Amino acid sequence: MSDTDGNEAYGRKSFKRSKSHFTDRITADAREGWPLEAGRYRLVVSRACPWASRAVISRRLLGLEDALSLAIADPIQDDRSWRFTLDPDGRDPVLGIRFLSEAYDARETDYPGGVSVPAIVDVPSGRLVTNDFQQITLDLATEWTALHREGAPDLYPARLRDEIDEIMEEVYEDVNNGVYRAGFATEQEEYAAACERLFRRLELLSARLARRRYLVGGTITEADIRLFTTLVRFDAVYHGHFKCNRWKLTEDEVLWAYVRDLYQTPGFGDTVDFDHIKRHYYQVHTGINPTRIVPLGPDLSGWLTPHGREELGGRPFGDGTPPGPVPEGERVPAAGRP
Ligand SMILES: N[C@@H](CCC(=O)N[C@@H](CS)C(=O)NCC(=O)O)C(=O)O
Repeated sequence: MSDTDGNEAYGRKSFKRSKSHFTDRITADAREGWPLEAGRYRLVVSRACPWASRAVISRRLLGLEDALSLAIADPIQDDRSWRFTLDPDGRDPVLGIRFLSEAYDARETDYPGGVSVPAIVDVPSGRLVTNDFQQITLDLATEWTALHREGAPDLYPARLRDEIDEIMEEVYEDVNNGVYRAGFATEQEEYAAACERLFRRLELLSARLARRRYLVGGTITEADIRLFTTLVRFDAVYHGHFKCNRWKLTEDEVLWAYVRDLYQTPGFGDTVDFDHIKRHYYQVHTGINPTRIVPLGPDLSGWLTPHGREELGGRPFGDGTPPGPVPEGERVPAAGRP
């Protein structure tokens, strides 16, 4: 089992996230050789992973479940990384492989980088198309429109892109990646700097969200998805395991209400598996948690309590509608829900 989250850089003195290696894009005009086609591709994720969870949420909000199938890896990797041990015979039923690395190998032999989720795999050839976590969701929102459900929201509206990009950049540096920088720091100063930056940013975000229901505009956008995936993990893993413990999310009235509001919105909370999240972080990063003991808490019952954010106005889906029920076979098991 890897202590490095499959990313060599995790163990280094100063934590650096490696760049995604396969950056092909599936586009409406097939300009990179990967045409948009319903049923052709498979999205491989771990429900533990915040970067993969962005894609799972986007797929639900946009109603792409039938067009882009979903493979859920075991939250605990072994030394061959992500594996399909949750499936019968330990094989993904569509790709027929036991390890995600097999799709990487089919794409490029002797690929030297880490095997990461999210990954999109071309089903007919079994080859990895992309593991570019920053681009995948933007493409689902803007290139996959012909396959969106009726009433799908515009998650990356053209007129708001500058503002969304700016917020996402700050959130990425200080929050999404900031928790990892704090958690994998091997020197006190490095940890302290990441932690300071994280909580300063959270305070700014809290002030912003005190006045508005969503980060940008009056509806849910990609920016909210990206902040949500870190906030929903905050008290369960980042506060304890990554030592981001100046305060708990439940102690910030605004952020706690904001993340609960999203959690209770169809397409968000119904993708979250707290059991996978906790077991992955506490059992895989043995350098941080050598005993691999998974804590019992925190109590999850608060996630379903009223949040009162409707008073701020805004319409979650704009002129669109909420997504329908979670497809059979994709429901989060009881162990992972409040
Ligand atoms: N691909 C990106 C982000 C995705 C990412 O880091 N995913 C993690 C899980 S949260 C992963 O798959 N790591 C490889 C591993 O754990 O084996 C990167 O390389 O930084």
